[in-house]
Amino acid sequence: MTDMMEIMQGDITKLDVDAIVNAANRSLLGGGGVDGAIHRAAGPELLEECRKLGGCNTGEAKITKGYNLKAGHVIHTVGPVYSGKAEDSGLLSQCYFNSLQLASQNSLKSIAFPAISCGVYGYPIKEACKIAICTVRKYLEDGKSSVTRVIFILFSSKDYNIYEKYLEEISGRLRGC
Ligand code: AR6
Repeated sequence: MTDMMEIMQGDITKLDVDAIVNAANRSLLGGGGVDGAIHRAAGPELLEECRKLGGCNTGEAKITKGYNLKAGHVIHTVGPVYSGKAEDSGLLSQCYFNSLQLASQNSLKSIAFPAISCGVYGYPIKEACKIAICTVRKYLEDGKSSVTRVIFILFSSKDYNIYEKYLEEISGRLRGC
């Protein structure tokens, strides 16, 4: 399954994939970080469509068109604000799972994820990286999804190196993470 996953360093708004995932907030009305960058690059029509969605709960996901982006769609998900409590990891995992489900329901093949919750929401990158990779791996193992390519795109080289190391660690293992 690890052969369907790749990591990149850079700006998610530049990617030519079927869907990019937005680390949004529950209003879905824009914000800073990757959310702000996606709205700026997609143009005002994205906000217009988002207004009609009625927000999104933490761990859930909603899909829109990509407008001026190269990506055909944006999947908006809301990560947990890191609290250090046990429920954080389940909620973060749900963001990845529900985004993949939505991509599959829309017959999409390629999807790119930023490091959800790892900016303003304060999730430690090493923990979040494991949750991201393991959730995606488990999902792809099922073999029933239309998704065949998952990109994790990291803004900083430090974050990229953490993902690279973890992906190497698990790629030799036959099962799980
Ligand atoms: N491409 C890829 N990754 C990026 C980009 C980009 N253009 N810009 C930032 N990142 P954050 P969160 C990385 O704060 O923690 C917003 O205001 C960034 O380095 O964007 O889920 C929303 O409206 C970090 O690793 O999202 C919410 O209110 C990662 O993306 C809140 O922030 C996520 O950082 C969500 O916080």
